[in-house]
Amino acid sequence: QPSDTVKSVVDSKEKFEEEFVKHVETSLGRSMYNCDDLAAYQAASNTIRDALIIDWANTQQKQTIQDGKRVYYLSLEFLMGRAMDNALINLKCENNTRQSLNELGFNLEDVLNQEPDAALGNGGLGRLAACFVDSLSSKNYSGWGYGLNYQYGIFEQKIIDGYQIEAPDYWLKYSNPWVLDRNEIQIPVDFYGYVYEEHDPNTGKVKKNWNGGERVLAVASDFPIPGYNTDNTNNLRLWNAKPTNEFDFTKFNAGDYQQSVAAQQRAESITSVLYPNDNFESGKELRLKQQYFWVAASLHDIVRRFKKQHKQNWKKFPDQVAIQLNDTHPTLAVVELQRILVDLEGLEWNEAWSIVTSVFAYTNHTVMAEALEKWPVDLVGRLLPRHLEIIYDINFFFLKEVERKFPGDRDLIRRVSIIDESPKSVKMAFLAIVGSHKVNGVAELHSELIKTTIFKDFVKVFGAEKFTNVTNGITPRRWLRQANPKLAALIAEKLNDPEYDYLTNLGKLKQLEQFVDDEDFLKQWHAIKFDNKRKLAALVKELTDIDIDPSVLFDVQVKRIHEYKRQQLNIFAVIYRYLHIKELLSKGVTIEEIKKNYYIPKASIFGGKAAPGYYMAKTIIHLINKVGEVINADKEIGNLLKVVFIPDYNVSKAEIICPGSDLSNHISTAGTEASGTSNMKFALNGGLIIGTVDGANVEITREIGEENIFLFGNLAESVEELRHKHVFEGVNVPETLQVVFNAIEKEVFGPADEFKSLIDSIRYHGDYYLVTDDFELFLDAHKKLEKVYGHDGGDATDRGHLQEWVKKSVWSVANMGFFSSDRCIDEYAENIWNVEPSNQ
Ligand code: 26V
Repeated sequence: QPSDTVKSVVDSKEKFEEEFVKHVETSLGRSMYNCDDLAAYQAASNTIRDALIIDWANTQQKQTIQDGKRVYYLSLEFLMGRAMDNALINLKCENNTRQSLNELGFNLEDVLNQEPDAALGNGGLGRLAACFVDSLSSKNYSGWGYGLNYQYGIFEQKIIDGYQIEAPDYWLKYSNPWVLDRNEIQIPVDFYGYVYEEHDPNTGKVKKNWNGGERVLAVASDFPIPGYNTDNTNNLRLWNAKPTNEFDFTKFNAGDYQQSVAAQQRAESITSVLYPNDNFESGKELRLKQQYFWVAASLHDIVRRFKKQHKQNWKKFPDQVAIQLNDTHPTLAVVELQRILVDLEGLEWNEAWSIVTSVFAYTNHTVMAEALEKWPVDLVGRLLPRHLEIIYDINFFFLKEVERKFPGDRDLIRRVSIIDESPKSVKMAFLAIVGSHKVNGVAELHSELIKTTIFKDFVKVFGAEKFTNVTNGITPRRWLRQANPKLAALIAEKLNDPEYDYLTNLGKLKQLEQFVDDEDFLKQWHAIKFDNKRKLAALVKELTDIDIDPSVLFDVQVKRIHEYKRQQLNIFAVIYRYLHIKELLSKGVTIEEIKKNYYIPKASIFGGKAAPGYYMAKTIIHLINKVGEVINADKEIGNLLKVVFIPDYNVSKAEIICPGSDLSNHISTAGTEASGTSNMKFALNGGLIIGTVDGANVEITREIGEENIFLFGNLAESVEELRHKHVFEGVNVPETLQVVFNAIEKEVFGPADEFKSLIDSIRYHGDYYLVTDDFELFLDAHKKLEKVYGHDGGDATDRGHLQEWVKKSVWSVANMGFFSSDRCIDEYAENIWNVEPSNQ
């Protein structure tokens, strides 16, 4: 049986080596004498991929036979990172592969490092989708992802003279072994054109038809998603835009051959680049084209699969299909399905609409007004004339219902209308709510907030039951086992779980509590953290040439740069610390005394990308880098304080950074961060958190205990009032922060106008993100945590003073089980999708 041969590569070294050599010689056309790490990565990946595809084909066959309900997760972003290491872990063949590669003369880590990240996402939202597909497979659900196969992922960030410079991320430079191009799956997608009416002689009714003006082909690329500890291997289908073979004969006949070929070529631009904004909507036509292209192709595929088994038995459709909308980006799917059912399949409006609303559910990921999608009516009408009509009809029937329930409440009708009157635009979140049977937020606080703010009126119209919470999670396979193999091994040993079953049953971590007073265990725990810090220090050295001492506190903030996430608060506090240290030194206080009585040695580590058009965020990056230049060059300071900015933060760097942190910052203005998921990644790896009472920090605190987290700052309920006060009574800059502003203005960190906008936004523009209100609370929280961390350095083994810190670390990890994305997917399955795992 050939399939057994291929599959056995994961169990037998001989088979692996045989297949590896075959791939070097045939797939790559090279010889073993001329095989470098890159070629070894490609050959090894092809070998593993072959095994994966067998599981994948079997899974698809099994799912077709079982014919249960399938879940489709529609996301414009899947921030997958690297695939090879993850596949080795999920297929449980890491050791085997490591040894085989050794025998062939390669080192597994070097080989793994050859793989470029699949960076098809911006940040939290895209990484969440990646964790979800991992959990869907690992928990034996039948669940597909649908997205776009961008040729350019999120840009590569270079730091030049302290400024962010964007370089294109052409990640498909070498062939990608983890994708299966399905060139035979081609779906035509139309744009523009016009609507015409047709008399249907059979029914006597008038039928609407859309005649598209431009046609593009959607061609599938499939990424197999292996589950952990199961053969279940789901599919992530990403679409590529390709020109059709149809030719524009008018242009051709007019002799404009060049033009007609050029127009065809333009088709590919639809999937060429990921929009690099995070929490900001720019309203570009190409973005709307991406959305419709992806939605139309995915729905066509879903409907085709349904019809193959159930013909036109549309009543069954909601029993076979659940579609989750990852934010509002795929909301046109609601309209497209209604169009398919009414225009193409001939269903009555109401019957179609009841099917549509039973199928869709919508996840909201932000309350930030500037991120809420609104598309100009003109643009929608030009690009998708029939869809605009359907949107108007959906709105008409919806508002009629509102009028029936709340007669005469004209202001309510105005407020909930899907169409905004000026400027005339379609409010996608409203359309998504009206077209779905459930709407969820991503952490408790956030889910409560959307019910009382942006979606308040819809709670009144639909009732509170339509709105629910599913707190985000992360996959422990990648974020513990893969990122932190030593800690994962120690945990497996302590839980007496040699097969690492706890990775799909993360509640088991609770058992670690019994070792919290075990001296030897604490030492082992700490030694692993120290080792991970050394790895992080090596990464910092490689990327920035800055030396950081692994025995100091590693204080980390890595995430997209955004004013609401408040990297500016963090860097201002670093500046304050530096200035204070300098002042103490100038008064004759010695470094030793400072370490003992004021500040413990620490390295402040930053990382993250700014949207290319986001001036403020870029200014924050510039400030961090300039502050770093000054402090790191200051001979007096030594290892008491270092500031580094890690360029090009991405998934594979996060896998090194998260395990290497002592303390991480999740310090958004209360009420602005919907959930955050890196907070979970750090805590699961034994780092402590300094954070505001925001997003999932709230539930993390509940789970791990408030004595194990350093919370500070004003609460969400005070934010509105404080903002109001800033505007009407002025902003009060505390003395400590004033000292920082003075230093910046005295050009301690270079030309002052470079940073003027940052200070002005606080001093003169109402300090919208409450930096002044939380600044001293942040400094106080630091004082507290530094007492716990202890004052002098030391090596990995002798850290008696760290006892308290290490215990908090163990206690946290023991109680992080709730934040597995497996739990999260189970909640979606039970409360929203109404599906059960298949019995594999
Ligand atoms: C994304 C994009 C992508 C590019 C084009 C314009 C645009 C506009 C809006 C958005 C929505 C981004 C929302 C988002 O990323 N939210 C984050 O979702 C995470 C997962 O739920 C959550 O942990 C973060 O707190 C939240 O900020």
